[in-house]
Amino acid sequence: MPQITVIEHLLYHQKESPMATGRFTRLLSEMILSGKIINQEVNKAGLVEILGLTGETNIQGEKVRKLDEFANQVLVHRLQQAGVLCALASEENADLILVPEDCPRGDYIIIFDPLDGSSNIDANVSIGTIFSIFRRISTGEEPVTLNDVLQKGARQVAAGYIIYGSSTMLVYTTGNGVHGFTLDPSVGEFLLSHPDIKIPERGKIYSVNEGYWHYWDQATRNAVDYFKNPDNDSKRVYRSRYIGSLVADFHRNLLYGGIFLYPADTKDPACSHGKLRLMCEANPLAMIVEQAGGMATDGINRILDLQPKELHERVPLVIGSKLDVLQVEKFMRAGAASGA
Ligand code: FDP
Repeated sequence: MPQITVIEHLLYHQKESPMATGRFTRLLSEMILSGKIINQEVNKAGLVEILGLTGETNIQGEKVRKLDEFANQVLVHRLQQAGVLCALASEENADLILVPEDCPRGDYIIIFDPLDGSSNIDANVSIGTIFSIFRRISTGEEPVTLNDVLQKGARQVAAGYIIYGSSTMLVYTTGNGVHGFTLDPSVGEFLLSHPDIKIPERGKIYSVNEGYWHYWDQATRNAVDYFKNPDNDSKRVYRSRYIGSLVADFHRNLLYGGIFLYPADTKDPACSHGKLRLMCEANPLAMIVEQAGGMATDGINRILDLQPKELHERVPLVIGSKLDVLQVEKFMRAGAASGA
């Protein structure tokens, strides 16, 4: 395969992709450079004083890890200077970050989770950076407000993630398929390794934290039970795989086929509407999975059609191979109809 970098790939497909403007290319370049910087730090984390907690708690009520904070600072600093954004939102910051007036600005808005799966960092498990890109709704003359950011996922112009795993990969879409690039450390470039990724229509893997079984409603238990029951109507034997790091679980299922669920539960009030964040986790992964031929719902409704009401809103997430997601939907609809 010829060695094609992300930016070359974007430029080759310029005709199909309205996103291949100089301004979008600039934004993606900053994202790529930030990813390389974070990757360096993740790789040497055991050698330098960057493992462990900072002692702070973030807006989600979670303990902040030093690598989380590092990744967030790199992204905020680099992206602010890209000259093409008017606002940024991070999982780690309570409020919207407006690009300062003395910096060049543009019409794009980026929302990101700087280091997802961070509770796994100290144990060397794969983690990732997830991002979602919109255009602002208001015109350049008006001040940017939260309304510019609280857009349905269907309006995303691009989405992607960088996974720091056995190799480091960037996977992204601008609405023309999903493409994966692997970082070649010898040249320091992400090279095209997985063109036009398609998720199998039905998978053989289900990923969910079954430790929460007793905190789920009956419909969720019935849905998960389906994947455990060899007599289910697909007659497939599903394997259970749960890393507990969303990007890693999602990435595996995207390539092999499968379903990931993080349903609502009663274990703690914060998860009564699910744990994962609509804007920085569910939306970008939903755009990617749909572009790859899969589906993403909150159990019943399409994730990309949900109207966010606040920046850090949580949502139940059912995402992966189309027929498996539809299967879960049947149980959830039956549960909703019976009030279970
Ligand atoms: P983490 O708390 O480690 O940041 O987004 C949060 C997340 O990880 C996801 O990456 C992961 O899928 C999920 O939480 C794991 O939650 P549980 O430990 O509750 O299963």
